[in-house]
Amino acid sequence: MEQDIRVIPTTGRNNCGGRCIIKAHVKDGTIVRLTTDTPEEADGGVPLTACARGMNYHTTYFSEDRLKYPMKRVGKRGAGDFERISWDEAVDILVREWTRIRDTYGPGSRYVMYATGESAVLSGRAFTKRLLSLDGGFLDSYNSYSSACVRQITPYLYGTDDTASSPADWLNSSLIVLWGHNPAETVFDAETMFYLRKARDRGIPMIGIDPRENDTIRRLGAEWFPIRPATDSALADAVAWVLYTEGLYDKAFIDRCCVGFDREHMPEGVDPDECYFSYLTGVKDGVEKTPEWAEKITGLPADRIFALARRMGTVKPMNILQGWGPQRNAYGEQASRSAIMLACLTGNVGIPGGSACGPGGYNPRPLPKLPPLPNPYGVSIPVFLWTDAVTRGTEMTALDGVRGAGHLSSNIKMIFNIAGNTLLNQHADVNRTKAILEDESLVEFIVVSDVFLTASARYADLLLPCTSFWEEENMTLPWIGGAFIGYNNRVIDPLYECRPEYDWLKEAARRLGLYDAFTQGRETARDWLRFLYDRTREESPELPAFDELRREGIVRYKNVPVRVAFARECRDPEHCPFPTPSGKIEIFSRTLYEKEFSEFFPAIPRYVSPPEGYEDPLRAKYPLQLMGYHTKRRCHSIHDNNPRLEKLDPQAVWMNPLDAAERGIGDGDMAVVFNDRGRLRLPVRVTERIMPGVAAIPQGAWYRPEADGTDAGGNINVLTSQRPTPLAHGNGQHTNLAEIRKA
Ligand SMILES: Nc1nc2c(c(=O)[nH]1)N[C@H]1C(S)=C(S)[C@@H](COP(=O)(O)OP(=O)(O)OC[C@H]3O[C@@H](n4cnc5c(=O)[nH]c(N)nc54)[C@H](O)[C@@H]3O)O[C@H]1N2
Ligand SMILES: Nc1nc2c(c(=O)[nH]1)N[C@H]1C(S)=C(S)[C@@H](COP(=O)(O)OP(=O)(O)OC[C@H]3O[C@@H](n4cnc5c(=O)[nH]c(N)nc54)[C@H](O)[C@@H]3O)O[C@H]1N2
Ligand SMILES: [Mo]
Repeated sequence: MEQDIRVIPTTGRNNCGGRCIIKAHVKDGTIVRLTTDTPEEADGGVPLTACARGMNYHTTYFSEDRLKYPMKRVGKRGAGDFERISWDEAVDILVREWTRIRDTYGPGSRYVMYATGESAVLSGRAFTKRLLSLDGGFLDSYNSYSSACVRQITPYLYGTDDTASSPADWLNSSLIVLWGHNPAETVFDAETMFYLRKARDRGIPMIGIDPRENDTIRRLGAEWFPIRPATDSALADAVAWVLYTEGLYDKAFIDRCCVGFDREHMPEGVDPDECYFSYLTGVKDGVEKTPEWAEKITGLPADRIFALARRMGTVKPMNILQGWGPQRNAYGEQASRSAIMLACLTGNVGIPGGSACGPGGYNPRPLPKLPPLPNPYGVSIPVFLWTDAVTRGTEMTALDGVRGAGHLSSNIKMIFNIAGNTLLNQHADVNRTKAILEDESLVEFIVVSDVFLTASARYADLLLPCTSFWEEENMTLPWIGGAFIGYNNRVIDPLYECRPEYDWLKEAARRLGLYDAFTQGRETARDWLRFLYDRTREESPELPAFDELRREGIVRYKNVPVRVAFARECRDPEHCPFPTPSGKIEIFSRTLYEKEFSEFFPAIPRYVSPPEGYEDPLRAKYPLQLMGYHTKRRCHSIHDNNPRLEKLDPQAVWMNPLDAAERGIGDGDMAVVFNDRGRLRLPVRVTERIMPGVAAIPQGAWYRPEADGTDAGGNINVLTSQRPTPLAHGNGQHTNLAEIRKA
């Protein structure tokens, strides 16, 4: 029996924070069993062990619901009426609309959605951009839905966003602060929980700052500091106030490495009282930023803030690890800055066991990459503003984050949504997006390639069925940091009439007369992968041959050095300056001070009360702060239709017992969650694991509207806002006010 079974290695390629090794045991063309990496097989490296999602990739992707053949829309857009067509007709329609829209509105009217369903070296999204670039160009985008704020703001402080130390260095810490960080669910690369568990086993104390007692806090036995969403900077200000007034901060470090903490280290020509310490003591606004002040905002008792500050000021090295939840808020930039500020004030930057904060992720060795072709249109928008580029694109300017030109030459008229669900499900304010998409005079043509009829796919004009990663070859890389390369072998033949995007793009390229330029003689995915890998191998001769990578399914770099970020800069800033205008870490940013929006976007990392935050008067109408989180049960919207995974975290809204009792709601009751943007219905989970006044819904549930517009799927984006963050133009999707009633 066993002899008939072939074991084919592959790696997960959902955008879930992990890249697990999956070994498919295949018999007669079907998968009979999956196994994964073990510590023994990891050979001294960090095991890339699959979680419950990884071990259920087959039950998700081999579902009966797979899209099976190409289709074109026949009814009203969004109504879900499609008609089967041939691949030949599909490519005809595609090329006809492609050229019509290019010739009518210009190449810059074509837009490729942010999409992470193919998080691998090759993706339909990248190939689509490639073909568009060869054909006059397209409207491009920058930022992500993941880390827009932290990536944009960090360089204002350090001059770079490459701020991570190696996870192996965390074991040198004496205190680890998990600040809005939940890697027990979000993974954040396999190394994160691997080293955090080791740290716990060594007895390194841990603190978790989060409105929820999340799974990581529980699993690592961290001490929970519950705070209201989007108030992190108020907590940081009060901690800093204690450190300053009690003299517990690292004066030598801020003298040597920072500008803007005190009056003595301010840029010339700027009022010295614009500095951070003058803000803390209320020189201008008369308000001391004491723990009592912060208690009213954060909900964390003042005595706990005092205790936290004294600990942060005396235990060294301290490693603040901030997740990306705090920055997916209406003023998300400030939360990222505040964490960096505390790392500096306590002198923990540049030392073993400390941390610089910032986005995290460090790639010590070269990794293969499909380089983009130059885009002749050359204009890009922040990803989160694509709906604006549909409705008022030509009015958008640099103030909306337009880059590469003063304004857009056209609104978006054609959309490619390739392996993504941000066309509806994952973008904010579903009802607004829906109205925009339903108006066929705005976007004239929408191409979707996916594996399922998702909420976004329903809005396709041309709906193309894609192969899953079981059915095609690819290469995977660490999620944000690490030193390995994974391989997706083809485990089974493509199902139904499904095709990888590269196949139909090649057909389109042929009809556009761009075949040779598009393929560069590389007919298959494997041709591209071999080419890209071999180029990397020229830089890193220690890598094994391509065919060995395919056979093993993984290659790990050996002897990777442990990095302490900014060690040299902090030791000797005179000779190794930070790449900032001043050469130092800029707690006060002159660049921001001189921007036209400095009134609501301050030059220092201080608390700013955000719209729909705790202090917004709108709370009289919608008293609950409603936040989202990334759940272990899904990768964004992927796996939502897999009932096997549901039990890991059944879709429900978390409520504190006090809030539930006030509304006569019991655990398990159905409730309606609503605000001015929409309403959804889902069960309530009454739990002490969320602080009073706050409710939480795991993001990514499939939007399933009922006749009256209520979403029965529990998709939080029915309630989120398209208001961009002030500097990064990012997505503050965790900042919402809402009310909850028993259904
Ligand atoms: N299982 C799974 N893993 C994933 C993903 C997934 O969908 N599923 N998605 C992946 C992707 S693409 C990304 S970008 C990352 C996302 O990673 P993150 O952005 O870090 O994940 P979140 O769950 O949004 O937030 C992390 C924690 O921050 C808390 N939090 C939210 N708002 C605040 C706040 O205002 N203050 C504080 N202090 N805490 C707050 C949340 O309760 C949560 O516990 O995860 C990756 N990993
Ligand atoms: N409210 C709220 N919204 C959020 C977030 C939040 O925290 N709160 N998080 C945001 C973040 S961080 C991110 S990264 C985005 C993610 O947003 P998306 O990138 O849109 O993520 P998914 O929902 O996972 O969409 C992936 C799509 O790819 C499809 N797919 C899966 N495998 C394949 C394949 O092999 N081929 C093809 N063609 N398709 C495939 C899936 O069916 C799915 O439709 O969501 C953002 N949205
Ligand atoms: Mo993300």
